[in-house]
Amino acid sequence: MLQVPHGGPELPQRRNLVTEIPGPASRALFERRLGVVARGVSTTLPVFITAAGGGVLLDADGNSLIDFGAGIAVVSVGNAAPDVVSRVSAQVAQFTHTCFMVTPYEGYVEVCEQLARLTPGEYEKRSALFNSGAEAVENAVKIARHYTGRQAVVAFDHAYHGRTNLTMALTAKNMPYKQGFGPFAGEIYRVPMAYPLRWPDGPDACRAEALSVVKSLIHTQVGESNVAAVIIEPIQGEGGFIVPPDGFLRGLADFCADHGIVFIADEIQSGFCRTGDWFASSHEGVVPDLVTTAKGIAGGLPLAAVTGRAEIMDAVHPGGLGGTYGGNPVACAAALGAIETMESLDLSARARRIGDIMLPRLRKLAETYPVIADVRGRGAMVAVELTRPGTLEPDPASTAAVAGACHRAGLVVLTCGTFGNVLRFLPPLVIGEELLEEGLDILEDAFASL
Ligand code: PLZ
Repeated sequence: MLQVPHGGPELPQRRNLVTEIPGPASRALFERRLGVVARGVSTTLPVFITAAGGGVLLDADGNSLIDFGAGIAVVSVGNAAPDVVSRVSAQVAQFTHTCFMVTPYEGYVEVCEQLARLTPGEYEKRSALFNSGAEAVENAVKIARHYTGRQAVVAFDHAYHGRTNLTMALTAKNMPYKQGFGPFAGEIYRVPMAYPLRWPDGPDACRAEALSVVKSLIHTQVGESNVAAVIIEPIQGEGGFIVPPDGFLRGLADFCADHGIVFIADEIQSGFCRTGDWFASSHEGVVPDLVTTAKGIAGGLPLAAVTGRAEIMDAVHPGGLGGTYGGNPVACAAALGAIETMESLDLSARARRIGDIMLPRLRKLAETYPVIADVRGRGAMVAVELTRPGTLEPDPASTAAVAGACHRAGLVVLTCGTFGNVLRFLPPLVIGEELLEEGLDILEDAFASL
């Protein structure tokens, strides 16, 4: 075993490269991996991590990298966050699993109490806990169908909701998520997303038209009375950090309410302080009927939830929802530690501050490099979209080149977007401002090297 420093916020908060990226130890591990790990499970940056905390990842070669990915928006409270570590350690020594459906425990109830308190809406709520985001989405659809007695589900262009069979059907993008994995679940209908940059006549037309286009498609092609649920990410994640114009989500929620359709906000990526509020829906005061959460909820342990109106959630018969591990006691302990951290450090305010630092710098970058067609996002969920200058033609090659240059310089950035032409930035919310600025310097150099 390698002797490595402990992770958590004590890990020195600086970038430090001692080998090329990836270094020899990581390359050797990658070789081992090739012989045993299925190649379908891909890798963004093949450095093997030995410790992490704050805004830093330490690799097997002793390199310290700056983290602008947070494990895809998961470790918002930082890796090995002290409140998470202490609660998890205590729980794991006490008991690790009983199955909540067999003999329950308090942690599960406590997480549901926190979800009732923190999610949008003042109404009476219930939650059910699961293991992954996809599983939460599957269950939200099951619940909405059961409650309404209807089958159709409306999802959006550029949506991402997971990789299980039902959620593949909800996810828009074929490669890599769906290619060769059909047949997909039925009764899923897709409507255009209010995507300001790519709306046919531009952002103003998007603001003016998107909602009525969606409503009209639902009316003519599905029929409101057949629709169990409309599901949307308040800010789309994998699809490209697409922020709909103000009014779109609210109008959609009102339309659902008018027609007895369950409005599901998939806050798996945007939730838990990421966008500068507990949930991105709250930006416009939108109150969903059901909210799906995962990722940031538990500081890195696998936990997910469906939370919503009691009458909808409780429509399902006893035994209709569950799973062996859903709401595992260790994951629940982690969630309670993560929520405690979000409150004690006011991580929503931190997310807003991160956005206030990043967005102006990215906008300045866009003035210098016309390959940047759009700068968007909210709080600590921000992105730039790259196109051939002066056009809307996606430029995934430049996107990959910039990401690669960042990686080689020790900055972990992720890409996304239906066309693979979006660089997204999702730092842990506890990242120090010096590291944040240094990461942006590296990004600037990466654009300069294009
Ligand atoms: N809904 C909005 O962002 C997961 C996917 C990574 P799971 N996003 C990261 C990948 O390539 O698999 C996500 C999401 C939204 C649902 C999910 C699914 O969450 O925990 O990955 O199942």
